[in-house]
Amino acid sequence: MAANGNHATRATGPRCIALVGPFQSGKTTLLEAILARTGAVARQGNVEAGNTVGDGSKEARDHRMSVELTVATTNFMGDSYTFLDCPGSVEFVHDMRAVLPAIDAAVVVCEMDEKKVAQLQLILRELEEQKIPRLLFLNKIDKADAGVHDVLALLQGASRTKLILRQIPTFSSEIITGFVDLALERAFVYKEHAPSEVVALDGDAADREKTARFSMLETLADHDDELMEQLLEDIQPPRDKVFDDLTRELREGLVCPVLMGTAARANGVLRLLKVLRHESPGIAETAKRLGVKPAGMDAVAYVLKTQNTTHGGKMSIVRMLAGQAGDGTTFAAGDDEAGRVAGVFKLVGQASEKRGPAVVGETVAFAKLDKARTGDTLSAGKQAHAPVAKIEPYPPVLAIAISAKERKDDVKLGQALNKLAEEDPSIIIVHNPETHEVVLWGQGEMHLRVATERLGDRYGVVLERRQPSVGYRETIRKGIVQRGRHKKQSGGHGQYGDVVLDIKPMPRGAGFSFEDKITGGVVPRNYIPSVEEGIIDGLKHGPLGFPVVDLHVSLIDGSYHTVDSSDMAFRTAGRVGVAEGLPQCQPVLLEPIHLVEIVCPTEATAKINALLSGRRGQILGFDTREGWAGWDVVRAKIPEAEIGDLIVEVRSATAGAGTFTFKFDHMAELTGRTADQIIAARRAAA
Ligand SMILES: Nc1nc2c(ncn2[C@@H]2O[C@H](COP(=O)(O)OP(=O)(O)OP(=O)(O)O)[C@@H](O)[C@H]2O)c(=O)[nH]1
Ligand SMILES: [Mg+2]
Repeated sequence: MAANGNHATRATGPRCIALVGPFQSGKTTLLEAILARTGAVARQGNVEAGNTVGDGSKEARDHRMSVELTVATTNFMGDSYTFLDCPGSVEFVHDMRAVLPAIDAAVVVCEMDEKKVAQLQLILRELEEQKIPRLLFLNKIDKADAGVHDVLALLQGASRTKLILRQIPTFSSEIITGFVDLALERAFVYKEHAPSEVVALDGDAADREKTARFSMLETLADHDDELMEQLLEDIQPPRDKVFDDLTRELREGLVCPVLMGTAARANGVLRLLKVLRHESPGIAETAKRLGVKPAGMDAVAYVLKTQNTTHGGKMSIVRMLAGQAGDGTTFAAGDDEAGRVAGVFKLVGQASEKRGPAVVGETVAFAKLDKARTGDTLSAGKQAHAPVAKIEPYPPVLAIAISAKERKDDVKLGQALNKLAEEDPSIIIVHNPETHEVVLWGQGEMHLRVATERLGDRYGVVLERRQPSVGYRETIRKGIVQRGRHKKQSGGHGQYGDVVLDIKPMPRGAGFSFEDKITGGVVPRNYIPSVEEGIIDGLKHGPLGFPVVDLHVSLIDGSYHTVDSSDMAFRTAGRVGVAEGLPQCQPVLLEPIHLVEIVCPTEATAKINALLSGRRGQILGFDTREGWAGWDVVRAKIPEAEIGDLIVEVRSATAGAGTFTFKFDHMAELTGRTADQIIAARRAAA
């Protein structure tokens, strides 16, 4: 048996590992360090200089943050590894969520920052629920200002499974200069951009190692009775057994090991890679997790991301879950055709390299799968494979209305929007037929900003953007009987229509109804639908400028002319009737009120309540969030106009972790200064 002893259980074949974690924790830097360490890039770039493999797009570079997934395949000690560098911002979380089914394990990059614990919890929760093996990489320990055990206690609050410290730092003059690996029982000193050097484990470090190792073993023993007995009887467990337990408990998601380092200097990176090599599961276990039958079958692939490149056209980035596929392979997604592969590519960030067919376990880009969508399970066999996962984007929380600055770009804008939504399913495009607005819904300010930047940068559409219109309506508070007359009988063929309308207010939500109460044929039957159409025309813009709702109109009387009456004339008469009648009915503005449900860490609940009250919200109450220790859910009714940028303030009150959902509840009367301003603005716009 080999020196490490755990070769027997080492997974084989190409791996797929996601780098996830809270905003700005160092994932893209870690990817860069991994690529440098494994020789995929000659020299480690950095995010500040804008020369990393990750974040290669113009938008990511401009904002110095990840705004989409980066995929990079490299080799380490003879195996192929594809790393998926996910954005940390909650606004781009869909790119992370969509890749999770494809991965063997996640490296959760985190920091010793109390403010980021809630975000960490959100990410770990996602991994826990999908039973994805995960380990923490405690990054930026060059900036450490707290003891590692305190940090662990803090981070434990974010994880449902026990965190297990795999390494402890070692110091020289109070600065972290290396670490001890508790499984290997070996001490290392960090070298800048070079593998750490093995040094003697002695003195204070040796004592601390004993204590820390014991507590690591105790945690492992929670899931291993034999180890528990050995610890109780003071027997040193064999090193192989410790490695086997670490491997098994990681793969089964029973524990979450914690490694550490400084990505910016590539410190701790080789150890991380070795842990992945020896302990993370491979495609065989991942396929099992997803319910894909073992080898020998037709190709099955999961689409983890869709990209539209300027030169290569549409690319579907997939993980091969079974079989083999290459140029000419025809895929189906469920009952639908997905397309035919025309080009297989290896990706290293923005760079793509044509290659041969892909085999099980590999992560590659397939070109020209016209109908494949992110999240699809593709199969090449006669029988479609059941979907391995279904990841719905979170409901959107912020909207902007956009239009092409130049009319001639309208068609281009339409096509660009389709491509945008194809790449990012968390963007929703809504055409508002009432206002003729194109409304872009997304996950936050930066998300929408990047989306509009892409429309400009990639597709060359110059945009105008503005606040989307609020769905105001108006209604009436009292009724009236009103004559509506249309008469033009001077020379030639005349026009004549005459109606009497009984207009009455109705309760909220009743909409509009029409009743024909004509007796004796004073308005001939065939003209009555035209009268109703005319009334509906008139209700489109009420006296305040908004669509009129919640009223009942009866046609009670009228007159006609045998020659001059027509459908047109009666339609006009109906419209004139409501147009002249409504201003006398005490019109009043109605605004949409939504029911919102905000989830937030408990310490932010008071702030959220204050925020809602400040936005004319009516708080209905708050509760602890079910299944989420340390979280609350606040329910309130709040006007649509006040939801506008609510997410911006919710996020700032909750260090980015809070969010909300909303749905329409009712229309409410709005009077006073706010109403006057809205009406005046409408008049000015008309
Ligand atoms: N001191 C120190 N800074 C680091 C380290 N790793 C990353 N940083 C810095 O942290 C900032 C964020 O780094 P990124 O690698 O972009 O972090 P990220 O997690 O990819 O960020 P998002 O993808 O936007 O969530 C940059 O300013 C990095 O230079 C580290 O090990 N030590
Ligand atoms: Mg990043």
